[in-house]
Order: sequence, then structure tokens, then C-alpha cells
Amino acid sequence: MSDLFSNSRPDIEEIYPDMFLLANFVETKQLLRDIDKIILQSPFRKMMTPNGHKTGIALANCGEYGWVSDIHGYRYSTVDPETEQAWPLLPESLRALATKAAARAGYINFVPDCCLINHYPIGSRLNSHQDKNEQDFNWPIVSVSIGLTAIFQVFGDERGGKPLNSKVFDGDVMVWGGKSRLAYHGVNTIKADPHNPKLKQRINVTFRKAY
Ligand code: MD3
Ligand code: FE
Repeated sequence: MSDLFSNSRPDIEEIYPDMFLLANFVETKQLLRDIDKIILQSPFRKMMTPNGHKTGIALANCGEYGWVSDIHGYRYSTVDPETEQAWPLLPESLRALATKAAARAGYINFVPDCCLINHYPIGSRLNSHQDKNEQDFNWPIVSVSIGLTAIFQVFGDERGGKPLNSKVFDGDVMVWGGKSRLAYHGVNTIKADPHNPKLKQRINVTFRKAY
């Protein structure tokens, strides 16, 4: 059958310069079990931001470094500010997934030292921003989408304007490197799935090399 009439997506697609979508790259059931364990030790929480508001979405971390925010700014920290303890260990299976996905997109030997887990209930969104707290922008960021479908928005060099919209499904992995690494990006308001009303959330896991 011609591709015009089938719904299949390519295994890998460069949707923006140096930004790769790996369709259905991972089975998310085991990932969710890993995340359940991580959040027992480091629960999802909203953090204060420099503008005096809390982050709109709740987050958790594992690995050597965690992404944290407070009134002083955004940074990477080796300890959870709630407990002053190290973050939960990054499970080896997750580390291997990130390394494999990066290699599939052409970035070999990617070994993340940070795993940020974002929690999106229905109705939540992530406004346009850049990720620039990491030391070396030559390393990509790898992200895994779990649960409800989202629309990623890539704005490019400026915060606003007309974005590239890309739908990402459960099990999709994206690799952002090179010319896309400092692109402004966000996530559109998460909608319920009428075909799957019991599904109430999206989780996004990003793997970074902070240092
Ligand atoms: C694009 N998270 O945590 S995936 C974030 O779905 C973040 O939770 C979104 O943006 C989410 O900062 C988007 C990850 C992502 C990460 C870094 C990027 C997309 C990026 C850097 C450049 C361009
Ligand atoms: Fe981001």
C-alpha cells in the first residue's frame, strides 16, 4: 500500500535540522515501573522560579545531577533540595536506552548524568524556553514520551512566532542535537484522549549531560 494511505511513520525522521524523531522506539510499560520506583524516593513536585511563581508542571530527577529551580534561578544540583540527599540512581536500563537512542541519531558515546522527569496532567502545558544550563551544547538531549499524546512546538531562534508542530506519541523518542540544541521549544496544552479516557497524564523523560 502507498504511504499516502497507511498511517505508518518512518523509524527515524529529521523533523527540524539535527532534531530526530524515533517513532515508537521504546515499550513504555517497563519504563513506567522504573519511574514509579524513582518517584518514591524523589516525588514529583513543582518548584519555585526566579519570577516568584511555581513551575507549571511537576518534576522529579534521577542520576548524578538533577535540574532544580528556586527564587535564585535554574541550575543542576547533586542533591535533592527537599531532602539534601543524592538523587535516586539512574537505572542502567534507562542509561542504555538514552545511549542507544542518541547513537541511532548519530551521536555516539552519549552518557547522560541527569534524568529529568516531567509530569503533565490534562490541561497542562510548557511555555517556550531554551535549555541552556548544560555545560557542553555539543551533547544532545534525548527525550522519551509516555502516556497521552503531545504536540511539541519548535520555535527556533526566537521565543515566539510560528512554530513547527510535531505530534509525539507514547514510546516516541526524540534526539535534539547540533543546530536544534538551543532552539526555543514548548509543549502545547495536553488534551484527554476520548478513545482512552482512563489515561490522565503524559510523562516526559529527558536525558542530559549536564557536566
Ligand atoms: C528542544 N521538556 O524539560 S522534551 C524540558 O516534553 C522540556 O517535557 C519538554 O522542554 C517535555 O526542558 C520537551 C525535551 C527537549 C529538551 C531539550 C531541548 C526539547 C528540546 C533542547 C532544544 C530543543
Ligand atoms: Fe526544554
